Amino acid sequence: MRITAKDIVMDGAEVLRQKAVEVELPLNRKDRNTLLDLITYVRNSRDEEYREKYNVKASVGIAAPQIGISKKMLAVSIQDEDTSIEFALVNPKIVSNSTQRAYLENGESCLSVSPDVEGIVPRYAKITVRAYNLLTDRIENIRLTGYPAIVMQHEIDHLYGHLYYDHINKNDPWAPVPGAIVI
Ligand code: K1U
Ligand code: NI
Repeated sequence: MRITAKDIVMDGAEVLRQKAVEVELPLNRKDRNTLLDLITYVRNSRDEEYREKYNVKASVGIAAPQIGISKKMLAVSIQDEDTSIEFALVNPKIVSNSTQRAYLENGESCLSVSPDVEGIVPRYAKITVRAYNLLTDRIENIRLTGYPAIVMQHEIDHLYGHLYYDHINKNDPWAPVPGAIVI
């Protein structure tokens, strides 16, 4: 299935607030195809012509609940000057994290939230995620810092029914977070 704008579930839908269920390994054909659809969406969404043709938004990640499937699967693909990483993960779990916090200077956005909610989204600066990665066909311990760590936490949040704006200080959305790394 080609994921397009009509498939993206928007804030207010119950599935975005549910805890997703663990996925049985080895992957069955349906789950494997869902995960391949997710990574294909993120890869293709980098291409401007593709975005116009299929009415999709640019993204660096997506999680299964965002297409209405409450299962622990997500895709991340970041290709820029500093970073080239891709993951198509099943049952990802943060197994360790720094006490150091970090956040994106300009806040975050989400395919499932419109308009954007503005403010600082504090996250862990470093994480280790354990998951099955379909792209390598292995269970991996993935160490991430900086922007990829932020994106991964945003996607894992989707698997637990959390949205980025849940982390924003309601009284003062842009209040600096003492000691945090600004990315
Ligand atoms: O999960 C999602 O809704 C996708 C979301 C992920 C994300 C955004 C910001 C911070 C952390 C995680 C997006 O990809 S929104 C689009 C976006 O951030 C972007 C798009 C193109 C180039 C660079 C970034
Ligand atoms: Ni999101």
